[in-house]
Amino acid sequence: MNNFQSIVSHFKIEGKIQEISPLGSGLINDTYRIRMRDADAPGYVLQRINHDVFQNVEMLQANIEAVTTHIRKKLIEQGADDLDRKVLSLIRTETGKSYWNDGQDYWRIMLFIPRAKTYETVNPEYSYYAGRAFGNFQAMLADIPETIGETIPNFHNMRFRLEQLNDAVSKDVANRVKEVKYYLSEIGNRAEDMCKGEQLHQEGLLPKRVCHCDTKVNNILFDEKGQVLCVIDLDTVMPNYIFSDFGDFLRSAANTGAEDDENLDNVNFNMEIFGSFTKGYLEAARGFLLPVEIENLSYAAILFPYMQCVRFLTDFINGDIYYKIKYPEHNLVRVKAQFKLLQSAERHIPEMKKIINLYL
Ligand code: GN1
Ligand code: MG
Repeated sequence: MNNFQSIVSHFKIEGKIQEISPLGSGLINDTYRIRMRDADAPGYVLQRINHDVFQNVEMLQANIEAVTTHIRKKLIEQGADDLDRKVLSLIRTETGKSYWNDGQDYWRIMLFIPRAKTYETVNPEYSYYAGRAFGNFQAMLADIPETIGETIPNFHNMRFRLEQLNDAVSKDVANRVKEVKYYLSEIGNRAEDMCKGEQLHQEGLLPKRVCHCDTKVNNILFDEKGQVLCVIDLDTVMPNYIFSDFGDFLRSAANTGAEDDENLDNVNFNMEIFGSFTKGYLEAARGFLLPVEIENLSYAAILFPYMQCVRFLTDFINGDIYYKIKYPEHNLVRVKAQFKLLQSAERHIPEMKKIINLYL
């Protein structure tokens, strides 16, 4: 707490602090809630930015400032109320910056959004609201004047992720390749098909747009009625194919099990969630989507379990250096669960296509 106190003291926060305690279940940054002595004050969120992952903190924070300022402006134009619950508010330091470096770690503070809920899974109704929210998010950011940088270069570039996997396999630093031969061959069989996005982009057929790029369910704040208040975790907002936001939400929300479920019988791709999310997303986004983007939404739905499987497998082979793990085999358990989800999603592709056409 003392150490936290001194970090927090560099930011312009109001009131006296009561307590600072861990918040959320993110796999990258460390997040804490700051409660105030005045129980009615919303308080703040303190985060230690993972500097290994986000190497350019200056760019990271500039992106988030640009995005939140732009969304706030759009919400005001739309006549929205309750703005502090609908867009993140960054707290500045004494010198006017939106982060603080204590000599080793980078820290930032945001206003805590009160009376908001996060979920690890959602029902079809909430998925519909989430679909609309991500469609609107992309629509609002379509005319952002600032250039949004790639905070993690090639973040959702499938070809690059496969290269990283190949690299990990050839180094085999943790001597784990022998354990994962089956998954490597299943991944290899699909590799060319899964790089379709990069292929289309290279041919000049598929645009990049400013996307959220980490739309897993627990990055959305819902209000008491299930309406989406706000999309959080803006670190990865960057230009990419719209497939990122569509696919990563479904990877988390349409999974009937957990991302790291040890019981693979729990893991299946839920088509009801797919249907309601797609309906909401297309209502908000069909006005600006190109035919090539719409035609490939079913590809997006399988791409993300696949990409996540590749990323978890790479980390497992590298000896668990990227994702937080809770036990030694955790990344391998995640690989298995994502692969099961992929197989289930693949079986539903024809049905997905029908549903997409229904909501056009
Ligand atoms: C990470 O930070 P968090 O936990 O919301 C990761 C995502 C993965 C996700 C898997 C910067 O998200 O890309 O999809 O874990 N974020 C980064 O749960 O790598
Ligand atoms: Mg998160």
